[in-house]
Amino acid sequence: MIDISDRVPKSLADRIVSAEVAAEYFKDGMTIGASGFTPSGYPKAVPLAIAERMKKSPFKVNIWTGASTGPELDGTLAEANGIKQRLPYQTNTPLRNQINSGVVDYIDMHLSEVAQQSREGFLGKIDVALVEAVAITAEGIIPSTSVGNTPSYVQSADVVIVEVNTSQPMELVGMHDIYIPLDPPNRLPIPITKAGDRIGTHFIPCPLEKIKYIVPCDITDKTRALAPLDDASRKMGAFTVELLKKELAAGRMPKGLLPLQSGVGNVANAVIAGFVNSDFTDLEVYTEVIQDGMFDLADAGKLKFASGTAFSPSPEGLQRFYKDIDKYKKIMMLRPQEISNNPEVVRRLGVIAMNTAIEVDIYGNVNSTHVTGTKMMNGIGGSGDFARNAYLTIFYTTSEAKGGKISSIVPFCAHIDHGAHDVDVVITEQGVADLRGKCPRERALEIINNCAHPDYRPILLDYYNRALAATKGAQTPHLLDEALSFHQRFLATGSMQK
Ligand code: 0RQ
Repeated sequence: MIDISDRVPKSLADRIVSAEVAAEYFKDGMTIGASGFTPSGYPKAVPLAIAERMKKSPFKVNIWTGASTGPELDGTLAEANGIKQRLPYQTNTPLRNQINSGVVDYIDMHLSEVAQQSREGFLGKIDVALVEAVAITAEGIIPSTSVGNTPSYVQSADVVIVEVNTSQPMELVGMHDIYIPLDPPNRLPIPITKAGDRIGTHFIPCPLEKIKYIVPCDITDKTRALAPLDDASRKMGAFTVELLKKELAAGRMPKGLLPLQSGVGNVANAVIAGFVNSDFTDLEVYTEVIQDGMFDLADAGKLKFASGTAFSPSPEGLQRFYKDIDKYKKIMMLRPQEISNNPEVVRRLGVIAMNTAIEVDIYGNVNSTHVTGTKMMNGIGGSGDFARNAYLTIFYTTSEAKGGKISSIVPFCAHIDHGAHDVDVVITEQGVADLRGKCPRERALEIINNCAHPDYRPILLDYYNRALAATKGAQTPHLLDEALSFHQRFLATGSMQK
């Protein structure tokens, strides 16, 4: 067995068991509150062993996490047909297929709200907290590459099973800041006024008697590779830098800007890469995921501090982080997602929120989740936590999808996650639509003319002009029967253009 004796108090030595023994504890219908946020810091050995049991004798569990996780948890359990309910976010293909065929009950939630709802019992009861740790101390659990909802799941569960993962370096100790707010009516102001403020403990408090089993593990985080920067992403990054330079010139931002938040994925990473090559210095990041671009900013000497809830770099980025943890530790910190995404803090700091959309409509409503209105892609994730509360909210999308068969600028989103009231700026590779201070009729022309692909501009303008005439210049001109015809046309013929 993997030696974890230097990572666990001697008094707990008799609770160290194999993943197979720990997996025996799980029964049909149980709710597991698991660690993990993106493919970082999630339990691995025990879910693999649970899936083996499910294959021999089928049963299902409910899985609550921080956000998406890696293949050993979401993928393996979905393939073993073992997930009944899943919340609050996922990105796994087998699981997505089961969600969209009605096999899994998926509850897609604002990530900042999950911890409180789980503590208050709105979601039901957690039977077991299953968490990955770097180590266990007399005071509690030291998380690894993510914090997510783990502190609240550990607090709410009667039984805690810990995977101590030796692939996670001990140098991670001290990078976490664990603060669990009191619930209303006893909530106090969260005392963060700068991204780097430390307000909690470096461990998750956990009475040791709650820990039933400790499982040694050395399976690594399966972080996702990044695609090389493409032309469209580079353009969106450059547009962002230009926009923020104008904000600076207008006196609406300090020299080091306001704290940045960026979503995950290639566009988000390209946007951050745009900052690496810009003149901006002393940048602060108050976000959920710390990814490769932020290590680039740190290495370029442009990063003052980055606060998140997970490290989510590419496989190469993870190695780069592990190699120089002591350097990054001085300017990076992980918090519970209830704090990293907290509306109170996001509004106080004046965050610049930069997230990616599936589609945007001509009035500025955003669909982040549902392809053609019915099929779940990933989930709203943290985008709503930031978009509603930020100082400046930007949404990105390429102007077309599926090789030009779909316009990402549509008359009416087939599903709306972020209402136009929450969207300040839309950026595509075509340009920037600044919606601030504009009424819906002005927004429509700004978005069609600046952001739509030239192939789709004429039909969008035609729709808008006919809607304007038919409604006699109404506040938000629409031909409601026709509004979703773009999506119907695609579903019927395979292209929005036909
Ligand atoms: O589908 O994989 O089948 O080809 O959507 O699109 O272009 O690869 O972009 O990886 O950046 O994801 C909105 C999904 C974008 C993501 C979304 C199809 C496209 C492809 C992915 P295929 P791309 P990205 C922080 C904040 C919500 C959560 C969030 C997301 C697939 O950014 O999940 O913001 N956001 N969290 O073909 C039909 C369109 C389409 C379309 C793209 N207009 N119509 N399909 N696609 N546009 C993260 C966390 O909270 C953890």
